[in-house]
Amino acid sequence: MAKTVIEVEGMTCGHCKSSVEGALHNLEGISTAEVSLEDNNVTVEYNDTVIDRGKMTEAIENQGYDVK
Ligand SMILES: [Cu+2]
Repeated sequence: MAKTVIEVEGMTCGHCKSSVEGALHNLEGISTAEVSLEDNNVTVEYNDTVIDRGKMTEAIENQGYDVK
């Protein structure tokens, strides 16, 4: 299991938090996704033989947020 922190711009409220967490949970290979609105990031635990950061970034951007 791998862990990464992705910096995300534009998340402001609980709706944003659940959009980003939900989009990540929908991907295969994600075990946990936890948004911090204070820190403007999401901490993800994932199976790095199944998914890479590029796919996560794409899923977040598809929700309308920018990944740094
Ligand atoms: Cu919001």
